[in-house]
Amino acid sequence: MSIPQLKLRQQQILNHGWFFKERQIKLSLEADFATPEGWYSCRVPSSTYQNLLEQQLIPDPYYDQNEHLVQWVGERDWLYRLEFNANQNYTYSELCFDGLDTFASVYLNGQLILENQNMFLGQRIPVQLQAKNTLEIHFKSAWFEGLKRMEANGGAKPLWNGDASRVHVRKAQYHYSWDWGPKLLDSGIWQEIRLEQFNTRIADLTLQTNLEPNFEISSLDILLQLNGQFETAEVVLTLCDPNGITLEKTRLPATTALKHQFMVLQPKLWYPHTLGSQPLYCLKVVLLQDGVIVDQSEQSFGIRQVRVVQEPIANQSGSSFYFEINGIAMFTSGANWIPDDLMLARVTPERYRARIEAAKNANMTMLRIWGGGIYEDKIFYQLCDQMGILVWQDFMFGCAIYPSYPAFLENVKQEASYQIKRLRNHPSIVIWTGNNEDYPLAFGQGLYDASVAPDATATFGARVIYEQVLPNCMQEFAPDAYYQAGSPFFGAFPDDQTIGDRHTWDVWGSAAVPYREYQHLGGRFVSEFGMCAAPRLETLREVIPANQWSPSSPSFEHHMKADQGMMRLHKYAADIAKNLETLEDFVFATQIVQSEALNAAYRIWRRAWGRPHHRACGGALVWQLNDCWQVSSWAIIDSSHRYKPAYYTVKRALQAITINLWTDGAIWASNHHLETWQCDLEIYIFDLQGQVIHFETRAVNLAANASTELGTMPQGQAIYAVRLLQNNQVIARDSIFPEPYVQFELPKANIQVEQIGKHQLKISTDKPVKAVWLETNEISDNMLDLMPNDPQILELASIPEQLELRFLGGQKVFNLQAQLVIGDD
Ligand code: BMA
Repeated sequence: MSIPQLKLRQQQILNHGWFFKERQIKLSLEADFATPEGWYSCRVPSSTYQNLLEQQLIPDPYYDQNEHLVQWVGERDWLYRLEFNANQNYTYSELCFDGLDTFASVYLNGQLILENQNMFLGQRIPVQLQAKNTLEIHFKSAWFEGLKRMEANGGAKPLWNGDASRVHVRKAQYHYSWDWGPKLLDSGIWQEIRLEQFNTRIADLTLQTNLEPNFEISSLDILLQLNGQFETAEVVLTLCDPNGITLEKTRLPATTALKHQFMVLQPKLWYPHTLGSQPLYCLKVVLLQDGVIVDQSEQSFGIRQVRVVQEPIANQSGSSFYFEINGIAMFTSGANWIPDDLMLARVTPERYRARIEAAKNANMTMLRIWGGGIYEDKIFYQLCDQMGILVWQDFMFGCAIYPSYPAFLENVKQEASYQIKRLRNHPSIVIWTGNNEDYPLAFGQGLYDASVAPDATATFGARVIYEQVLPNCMQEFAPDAYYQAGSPFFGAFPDDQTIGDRHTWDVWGSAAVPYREYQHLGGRFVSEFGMCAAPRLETLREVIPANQWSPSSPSFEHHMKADQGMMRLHKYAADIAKNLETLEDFVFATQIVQSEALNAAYRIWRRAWGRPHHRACGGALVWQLNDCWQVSSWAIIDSSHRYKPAYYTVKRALQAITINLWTDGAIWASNHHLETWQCDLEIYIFDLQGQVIHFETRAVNLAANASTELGTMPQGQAIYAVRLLQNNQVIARDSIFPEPYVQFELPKANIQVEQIGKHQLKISTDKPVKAVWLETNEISDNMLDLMPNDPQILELASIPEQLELRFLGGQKVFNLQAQLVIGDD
């Protein structure tokens, strides 16, 4: 064999030139691939639904009830085909498949090279190439493959959402439909395919930081693995600080597994955005052979210490559950994240950025990647690293009794190893959990017994996955990361409020109790809670035909998937107003409920974030931030990136400093700053005609990083409002109107909207008014309770000519263009 030339590893991304078609079962597979008929060009990465839609071969699955018309797509097999040229001057060629969805047989020049069975597992296949090559992929229907596996492995087991066969398929579980999503059993090349060619390459890079308890020094342990012919090679390792300046550089002889340690003195620590900045270090690796670069790689990382603090709480049972970053305890507020589309390749980096920025702007510090979706795209984690958003990462199991036969466990082990290695260097990821709600499901079915050791042959055999397979993989590939078997993971029973994290679904779900009950339904960390509301009207217009524009139309009801969803929506909306006959009125009533519910939950649970050793609630994550199609759901941002009113309410409830009221007259403030704050508190009480009947003001001290009780108000049927001021500037507000709203008539208010600058509006009122909603998207605040003599200034991206206002009990349209002050800035 001739000595290979020294060459840089080459990557050819195989994204262009693909064709796809429906498999014709009357033909042999070979003949079907060979037939010139029926092929359509397609993009890659993509999916079959997306490709069919782009070729106008199916109607939009999200429009009206088209979901029913496109189910056949998931019941067929699909063929994909590419011809590509390749260089043959390398010793090694590998085809890298970052993600195939799901059962895919891959042929290179007619030879089977891969039988893929897992959408979440990247594959790297050594291949022999010709100058001209054909890559053919046969995607089998996940629907039928799943049914076959279910039949062969003991039949249907209990689950919530989707079809019982889904648990046998390592594919995004929400594709089988969920209580917020349609069923679209998609398939295809959802991630990149690359040809990599090399004589020698960097095969794996493991980084581990170890920050000393005094935060003054951190080690960086590097393990580098090489592939190919590297006998005469050398490796150059360069450590760069967050500004890209070289801190240290070293040159070492290459070995199969090379270890090295750097020390970082006075490291710049990575923090969530509310506590500090997000410095990212970088390790660069260059592989040289006889002085020529043959491969290179770089990996960014952050240096931080994370603790999940579970310790006794003064005067309370159980233990705390909160995150401490670099020694700073934090109340963690945020949201659950679901995949942003059914057709996953449509989720662009811009979409990810918009959503994550929106979460950050709403003062959120954590997103939980929920176990019924996907391990997210790398851009998601990069953005969280850069923006200082913590990530709670589930493994992809949700709401079911999963199987535990050997082939399944092996598949899961490969997936977990691959994903942990892919994600472990992101400083944003602070917790990993084995599944979503599988323990409560098993518990509810009488299948879970904590006193029995996990056993793959038991009724809840999947405990072996969550208590052995996954923690073993974590131990091997990310030994310092915090892992917990599931979410929720609890003490004696799933709804335990004293230990672990809790999913609070007593409001909206189960008995659908009123949202004020959140007061008694918190937990040490509420990792899920939520309230459904319709999306914004413009978003509904995208999918509801004009002749179905009513709250009881089949089309509107089709865009609600939750169990008894319409009934529950109506039940809660009935507390807001009577005669909700138009879609506009009904939609707004559901949005008021959501806004009020989330406001109550966040404020009352933050109240339980006391001083050290009194941290009875360590955080709350709203279910859910985003949506995957136009649907009435718990999301606070709809699928067209329009904010529901609750988005703004949550944003205010999560401000660093809040002032809060409860229906029992309690007043308290929450302060996330690490210093004590001094403010002035103002209390107003209005009678139901809107006249002030009580006013008081006093100076208050707000304890650092804790909530502070500030007494109670006299009680009665009245409207209560509080403000916190600093240097005469209002920094926080809250108010309470008599509930349920439907039973009280509010005073007729004269609301005024005035343009006071190119991008500024002033809004004011002469009587208290509840839930004032300005029908626009890019605005600094919205969904306001307005009080007399307390005008609010709002910043808008642009001032519309006409502005529609809705509020509890009415609506109004302002013609703003007429008011424009010429020459004003
Ligand atoms: C949760 C989630 C999801 C579900 C949501 C709303 O518990 O884990 O499975 O979509 O509730 O019901």
